[in-house]
Amino acid sequence: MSRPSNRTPGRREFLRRLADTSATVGLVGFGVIDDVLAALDPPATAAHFERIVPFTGEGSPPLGRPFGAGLAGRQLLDLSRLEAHSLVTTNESFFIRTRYPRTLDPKAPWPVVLHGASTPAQSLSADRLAADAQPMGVHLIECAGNGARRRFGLISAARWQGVPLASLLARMGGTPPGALVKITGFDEHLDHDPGSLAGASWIFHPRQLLEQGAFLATGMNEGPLPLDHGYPVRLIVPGWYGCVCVKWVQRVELVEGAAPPTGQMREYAGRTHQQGVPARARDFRPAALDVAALPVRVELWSVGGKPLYRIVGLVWGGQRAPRSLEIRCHHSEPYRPVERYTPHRPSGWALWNTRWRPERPGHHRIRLRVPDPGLPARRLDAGYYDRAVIVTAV
Ligand SMILES: Nc1nc2c(c(=O)[nH]1)N[C@H]1C(S)=C(S)[C@@H](COP(=O)(O)O)O[C@H]1N2
Ligand SMILES: [Mo]
Repeated sequence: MSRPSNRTPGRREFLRRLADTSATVGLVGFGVIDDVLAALDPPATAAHFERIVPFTGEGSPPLGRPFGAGLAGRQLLDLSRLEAHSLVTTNESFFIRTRYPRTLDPKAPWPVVLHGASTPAQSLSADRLAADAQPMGVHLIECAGNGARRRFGLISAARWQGVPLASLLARMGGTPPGALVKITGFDEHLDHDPGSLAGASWIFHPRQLLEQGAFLATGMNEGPLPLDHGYPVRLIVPGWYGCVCVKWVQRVELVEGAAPPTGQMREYAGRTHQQGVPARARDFRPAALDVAALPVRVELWSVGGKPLYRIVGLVWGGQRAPRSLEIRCHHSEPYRPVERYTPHRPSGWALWNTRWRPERPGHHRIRLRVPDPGLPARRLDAGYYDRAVIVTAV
């Protein structure tokens, strides 16, 4: 297909500049320039990509490579590089919160103990689980401690393979009324973290596991789980925070309704929106993700000699996708609809983008809003996902 020649220099220039700034931004698709031009009123004949405007006031941790060890080991996803075709995060890029415990031997057999109410404890090998694994779809994980200090990089989405908890609970003889399900993973580390506690287990109402479609994952993006992501078996609870997604799972057991919360539940009570720390595990609210959205990159373009900004961002979480998304770039401005918004699939995410012509230079704090009544967005509304840029060209 031939394209109008007046657009080609813009595209070539865009790619050249991207190559220069490849540490900050990855390849943005060829469609972008046409996208920007087409969206202009009146239509412009040439657009030049100038630069990425960096977010200000955030931490500067390394992105896209592991750092730290054991319980303190992390890897952050570089959100600025996200595009429609990279919304399924590769195993190499998926964020890490706690690295593979050095005391484990990946070659050793890995039994998972299933302890039901009436049936004796059974042991199911990780190999057996992997042989029974089915495609479970794309689900994202967000760490409840994701934030500006980490450049919001503690979030990723993969296509998982695994065995539904529903079939494991059936195998355990079902769940008597009032019983809860405790899922425990290995969590002893030679390398400690001053900011967190060892011990990974969470207690669920069986109905929550069924409603969310929770599963024990043995595969990630068609390969085995990488060591750092829980090899050979981890829990995924679609739609809930990452702190419940226990890695290196060793036990699934029924516990009595009066059971106290685990150490992990206590540690994450605040970050999963509990009221204080409930005395009983059953009184914990679901650790569900509210709907959330944030900008991942602000691009500065020159169109007909005038600056034009394009804000690209993510939306995820919530019981359902919002009908629309609104943005404001300064607290004194009204919210206006995001121009290109497509709803995300439950427990997945989607990219949106919108043009922006700032009225004045200076500090601009960007916040999104979900106008749907009845769709809670607590972190979003509290300003947790705000990101700021300093505008020079207007
Ligand atoms: N055994 C174990 N499982 C764990 C953790 C841990 O420290 N130990 N961290 C949890 C937290 S807080 C998060 S956000 C997710 C992160 O999963 P990932 O490292 O595969 O991205 O794992 C969860 N499962
Ligand atoms: Mo987390």
